[in-house]
Amino acid sequence: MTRPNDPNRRRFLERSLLAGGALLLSGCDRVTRSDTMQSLFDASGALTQQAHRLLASRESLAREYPAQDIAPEFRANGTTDPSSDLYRRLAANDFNDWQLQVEGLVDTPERFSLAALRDMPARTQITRHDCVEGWSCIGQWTGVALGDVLDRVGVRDTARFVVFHCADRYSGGDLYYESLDLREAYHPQTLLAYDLNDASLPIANGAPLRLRAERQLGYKMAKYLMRIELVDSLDHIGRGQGGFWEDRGYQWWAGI
Ligand SMILES: Nc1nc2c(c(=O)[nH]1)N[C@H]1C(S)=C(S)[C@@H](COP(=O)(O)O)O[C@H]1N2
Ligand SMILES: [Mo]
Repeated sequence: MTRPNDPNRRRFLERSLLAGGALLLSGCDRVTRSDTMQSLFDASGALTQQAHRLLASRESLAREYPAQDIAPEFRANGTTDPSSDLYRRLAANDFNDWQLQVEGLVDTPERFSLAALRDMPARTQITRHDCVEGWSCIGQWTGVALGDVLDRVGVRDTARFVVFHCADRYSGGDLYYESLDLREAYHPQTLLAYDLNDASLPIANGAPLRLRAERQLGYKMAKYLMRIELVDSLDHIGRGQGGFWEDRGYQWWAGI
């Protein structure tokens, strides 16, 4: 039997990590549809996730940067201006009428206004955002720990995933959504962010609230959050793969 700290096994896992990483280097816009590639994605996803969890401790933190590294302008990608009537109405009134709905497998479903979220303990972190398209950008995010919001509503024992429902439709016309497991959701750097670089989140970057999951690739970080749903399975959400891009061939586990 090989143990996790066996050097041979560790080298194997490191190689697997690199292989998983290389597969990720296809662009956000280049969607792979072949079955072979799909199963490779699935297999490398599971392996990468296992490898990460053996090599990195449960609580390992994403690197944080000094203020001088903050990019003058944080690049925007994907949807940059949601077009739905509802979103436009909310934006026109500075998101004063916006509420985050938290529901599903929770004890007390609740709606949070932006003011209510700003009243909760805040965390600020300067991190690097990595998009699979091959660009990175360093920015400073301020928000409330997702774990604190989850504790407020009480997560039921049967819940396994947190699903983030967004306001925008992207190519294909589906609503953007994403999901995390509870371990990633309770990571101390997983935030519901309302400020970027000390100012309210711009619309291009996900106003009024977006997810930051700093150990994951950019596509996991859902913008324009409307609703958070606790579920025991991802099968019945979207097309069943756990996210808008996952439904189009990307890995659900996007750890970096
Ligand atoms: N709702 C929503 N969230 C989204 C996207 C999107 O199109 N819609 N694009 C994703 C991708 S691929 C990236 S790289 C980041 C981009 O975030 P930014 O616009 O702040 O750079 O948001 C992610 N979250
Ligand atoms: Mo991305």
